Amino acid sequence: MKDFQLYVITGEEFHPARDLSEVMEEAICGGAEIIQLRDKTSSKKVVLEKAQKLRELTREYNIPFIVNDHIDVALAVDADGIHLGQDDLPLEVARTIVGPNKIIGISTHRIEEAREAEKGGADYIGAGPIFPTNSKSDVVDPVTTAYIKEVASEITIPFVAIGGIKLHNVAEVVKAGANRICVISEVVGSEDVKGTCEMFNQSIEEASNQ
Ligand code: 3NM
Repeated sequence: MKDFQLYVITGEEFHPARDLSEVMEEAICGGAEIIQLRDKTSSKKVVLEKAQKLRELTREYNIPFIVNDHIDVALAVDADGIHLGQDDLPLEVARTIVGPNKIIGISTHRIEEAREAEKGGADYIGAGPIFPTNSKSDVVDPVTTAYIKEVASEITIPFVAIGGIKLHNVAEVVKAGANRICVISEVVGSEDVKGTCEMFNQSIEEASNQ
């Protein structure tokens, strides 16, 4: 998969008055290089409609589109990949369903899970939550930047740091060893989505050059 620096996940509860595609287009224009549809509450039909719109948008901008949880929806819209949590279908089952060419990302919260995902053929892993977050309900305690250091020193597939990452703490995350940052609320809940993505990219670049 093509490398990336800023990964933005949808979080419609953070922009109740704004259209999903409009918000995500602003994120892309600000420098988000990969987009994930994450919707834990809507009906399958509604998730499919959203996925169709985001597939169209990401094709227009030629960036990867990932669907969280819903493998059937991902296949139906020809998404580039899927993202799975520890309680979703096991990686090997998901790989059998989507085939060798789709991206599979796995959320990990412990080094054992990261090792297992790498061994099982995941294309990337999420490492988090680094800080406390309000965007995920069943979340484990923050793993802190200590987990980034652990993953960075041992895991060879790409990893994204996620969970509570804001403009004020992103430098700390990058300095701990993360080259790829994944964000929901700080980006999609912003009044200036594009500007926030630009600032994230600038901070990531500055911190990695220090
Ligand atoms: N997964 P925000 S934390 C979707 O640790 C998600 O696996 C996490 O949202 C994990 O940027 C998280 O608003 C929420 O904190 C990220």
